[in-house]
Amino acid sequence: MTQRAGFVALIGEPNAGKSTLLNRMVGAKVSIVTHKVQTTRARIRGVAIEGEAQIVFVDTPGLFRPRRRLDRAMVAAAWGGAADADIVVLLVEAHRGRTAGVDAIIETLRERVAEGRTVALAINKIDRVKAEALLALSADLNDAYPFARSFMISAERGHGVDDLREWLAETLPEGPWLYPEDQIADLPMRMIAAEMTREKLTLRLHQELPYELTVETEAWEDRKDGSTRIDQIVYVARDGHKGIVLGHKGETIKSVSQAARAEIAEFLGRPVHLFLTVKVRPGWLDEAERYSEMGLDFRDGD
Ligand SMILES: Nc1nc2c(ncn2[C@@H]2O[C@H](COP(=O)(O)OP(=O)(O)OP(=O)(O)O)[C@@H](O)[C@H]2O)c(=O)[nH]1
Ligand SMILES: [Mg+2]
Repeated sequence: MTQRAGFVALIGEPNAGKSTLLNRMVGAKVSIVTHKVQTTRARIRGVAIEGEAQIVFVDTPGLFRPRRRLDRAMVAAAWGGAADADIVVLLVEAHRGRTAGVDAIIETLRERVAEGRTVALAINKIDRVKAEALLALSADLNDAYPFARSFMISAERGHGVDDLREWLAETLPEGPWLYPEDQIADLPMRMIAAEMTREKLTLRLHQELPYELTVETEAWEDRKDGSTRIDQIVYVARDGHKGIVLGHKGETIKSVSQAARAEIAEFLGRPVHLFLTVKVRPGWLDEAERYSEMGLDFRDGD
């Protein structure tokens, strides 16, 4: 059999389930997932193998109308991911249907994604609706855009995901594999570890706060005794936020740290000592270095 390989970009509105699908395809949690919108900030690649095909999934930040600098960088990363891919999969939430946001994405797909590029539709979260509604939604969306194929899936429960993966494998171009056989992600471990901590913080905190914080891995030491020491900084934009992140008597940061440590240790397969420091940095949302740590492009004047 001939080898196949290529990039499959997952795009859609915030919260559509792109990261959940990527993790399921890869079989490991390489991209963080929360119930909140705008969880993914950068392009994250995860590798899946199906028969003789190596499918490199590109998770992207959700597409929406950007206003702030970070929003613009995220949306630019998402469209950049789609432009570079061999196949684009648009995820639409079954229970929300054809929203204005979905229409806006379809319009941009027409303008920005080269003619002849394969674009598939995946209606996700089918566990939340009745089957009849799905057929009508699929027909409606196929009227709006000439999708190469339509799938109905539940990324969370796994329905329909095997069909999608098989179709992607046979549709990718022939060519040698792009990554070593045992590699599942191309994000540096220090970034995955920072993302895991950001996920736990996002789950714990409320309202706008998660948006205004970022996590960076400062130091990483694999020790002789088989454990790893990781130091991370949580940057917050305002003085008042520091106290919220720390919590009463440091309880919030302590429980976040425990949850993150357990997950990082499981991923690495070795004991982890995690040290979190919270720093107030009022201007971080306008600092180029913070963006490069996240894998985003920072453009002056944005
Ligand atoms: N019921 C149901 N929920 C799902 C399914 N797939 C994902 N979710 C949930 O939807 C929420 C968002 O999932 P994510 O994977 O973070 O979505 P995303 O598209 O990556 O979101 P952003 O990174 O913010 O753009 C999470 O609470 C998931 O558990 C599904 O098939 N069914
Ligand atoms: Mg995501």
